[in-house]
Amino acid sequence: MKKKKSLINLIKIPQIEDEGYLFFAQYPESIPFKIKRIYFITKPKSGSVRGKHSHRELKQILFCLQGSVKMILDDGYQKESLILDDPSEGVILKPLIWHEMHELDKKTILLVLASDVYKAEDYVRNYDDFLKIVNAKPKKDS
Ligand code: T46
Repeated sequence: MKKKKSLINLIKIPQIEDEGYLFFAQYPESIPFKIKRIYFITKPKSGSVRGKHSHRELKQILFCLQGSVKMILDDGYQKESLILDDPSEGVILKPLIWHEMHELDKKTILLVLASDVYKAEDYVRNYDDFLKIVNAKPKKDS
C-alpha cells in the first residue's frame, strides 16, 4: 500500500543575520506563484480560532513572524497539524485544503502571501460543502 502524501508542505526562506534578522521571499525561487496580495493578522483575541475554511482556487503561503500558531490542515481524507513558530518557515495552503489556525498567542503575527486578490466567492466556509466538493473530484493517487 502506498504511503499517503503529507498535507504539510513547508518552504524555507533565506535568513540573513547581521544587526538583527532579515528574511526574504521572492518568486519563483521561494514562492511558487506570483503574489497579488498580502495580508497580516495581529493581536488575536485569546482563544480565537481563525480560518475554518478552504479556498477553491487561491494559493497561499502563511508565515508566523512572531509567536506561534497551531495549523490544522485537512484535505477531506486526512488531517494533519503543525506548529509554526519560525519566521523562516512558511506553510503552503493549496486550494481545497481546509485550514484552521489555533492556539494563537497574544504576540502572534501571521503574514500571508496570496496568489490572487480577495474574492469572497473563492471561500468554502461550510465543512459539509467542502467535503461535497472534495468528494466530487476524482480521487488523486496518494
Ligand atoms: C485564509 C486564512 C489563512 C478582506 O476583506 N480582504 C482580505 O484580503 C482578507 C484576507 C479578508 N477580508 C475580510 C473578510 C472577512 O470579513 O476580513 C474578514 C476576516 O476574514 P476571515 O474571517 O476570512 O479571516 P481568517 O483569519 O479566518 O482567514 C484569513 C483569510 O481570510 C483566509 O483567506 O486562508 O486567513
